[in-house]
Amino acid sequence: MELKNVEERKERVLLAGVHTGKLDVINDTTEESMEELSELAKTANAEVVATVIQNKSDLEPGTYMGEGKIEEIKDMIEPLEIDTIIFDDELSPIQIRNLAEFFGIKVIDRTILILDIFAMRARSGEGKLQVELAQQKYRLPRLRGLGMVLSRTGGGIGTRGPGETKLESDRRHINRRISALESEIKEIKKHRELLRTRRKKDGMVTACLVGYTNAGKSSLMNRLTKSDVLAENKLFATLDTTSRGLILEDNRKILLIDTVGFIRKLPHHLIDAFRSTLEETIEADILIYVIDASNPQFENHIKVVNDVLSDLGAVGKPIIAVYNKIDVCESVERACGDFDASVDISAKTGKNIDKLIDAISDIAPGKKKELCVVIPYNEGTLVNDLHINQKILNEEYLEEGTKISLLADNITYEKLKNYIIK
Ligand SMILES: Nc1nc2c(ncn2[C@@H]2O[C@H](COP(=O)(O)OP(=O)(O)OP(=O)(O)O)[C@@H](O)[C@H]2O)c(=O)[nH]1
Ligand SMILES: [Mg+2]
Repeated sequence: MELKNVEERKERVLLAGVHTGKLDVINDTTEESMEELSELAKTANAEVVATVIQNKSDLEPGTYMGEGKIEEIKDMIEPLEIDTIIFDDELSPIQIRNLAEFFGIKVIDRTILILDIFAMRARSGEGKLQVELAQQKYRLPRLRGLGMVLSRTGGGIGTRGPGETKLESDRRHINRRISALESEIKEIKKHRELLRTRRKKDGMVTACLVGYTNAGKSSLMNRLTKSDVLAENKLFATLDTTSRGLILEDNRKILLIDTVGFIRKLPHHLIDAFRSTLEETIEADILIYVIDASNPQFENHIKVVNDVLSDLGAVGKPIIAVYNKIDVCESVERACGDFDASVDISAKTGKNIDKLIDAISDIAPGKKKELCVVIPYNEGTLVNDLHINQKILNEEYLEEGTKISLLADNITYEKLKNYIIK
């Protein structure tokens, strides 16, 4: 019975960060970044019992926070029954070791927390490999500090491996594992490239849903394609890329790709490890940039997403900005800014989804033109082909042939040139 109670008790965590006032708003620790850290901790099943922010222009190289502040935190550990301290930045190997020694309890940072959540969420083989690669690369230089951390913990935050994988604690093993993971990921990447080349050859247009985590990308994917991809009020609900077809009014088929959301201070090992998944984004013909307009921080989220996109090299593509969740906030006329189009929608209620589809239709390559043709009866296969691949608006049988009004792509337009009457 007692054992059960131990299992049910959530890990009690204290969150700590330093506001330098010098870093830019998306890299500094602020109340908002701490709130987000708290959401991350809850997502990893922890209970947040206290939050400490220190105002200090320079980070301490050895201990991250100042001496007085870490003393203050140490005094909170016993009365508040804190199990773990989570810092809002990626700690250096030295910092994590010193702090773990000083506090005598588990010390982790934002990066481990994010990697841990990714490890919980990874479903596909590729996702699991990528998360493990990022975890191993993070751990390698920190083994001494983490040794303390890991020996003290059971199955709590910071120790989760993707799936059944046990995270190694021996340097040589880790190095070997990293090489093995890298070559496995490389193989999968080849396969992915092959699929992409085939898609390109088939003239398939791809649109990638990008945005901050929890913005509503998967909900929008479901709304647009009437599918049931997992969408949840959780950070990083989606890890694995999924794609669904969307048929536009003129019969054009667009492949919509839903992928992992971004967050501020996204660990660089994670971006590196996920590069092959995220290549879908780099290769997409257009980006559908989903923004949670109900979040007061949405402008900062846009900055973060822009940073990650440019880091990935996904620049210079047509972008449609989608301000989502307008059912719970005011719909505002927004200047397009850096975007080629901008639409306010609600993925939940379906409001303005038609406008979004129009915007996709206008911006995606291969928009079909409306024309009217009369095709002689001896060209039966041509008429057949039009029925299969183009969008027929009207059809009549005249003495000289079939009169058809249709939406046609460029190639078909060229084929029909001689028969056009309007
Ligand atoms: N009120 C409201 N809630 C929405 C809307 N669209 C999505 N949500 C909610 O927002 C939460 C996140 O939605 P998801 O579709 O999972 O978000 P996501 O961008 O795919 O998130 P990640 O996969 O974590 O990156 C869910 O609880 C949705 O129900 C909307 O238009 N209005
Ligand atoms: Mg999602």
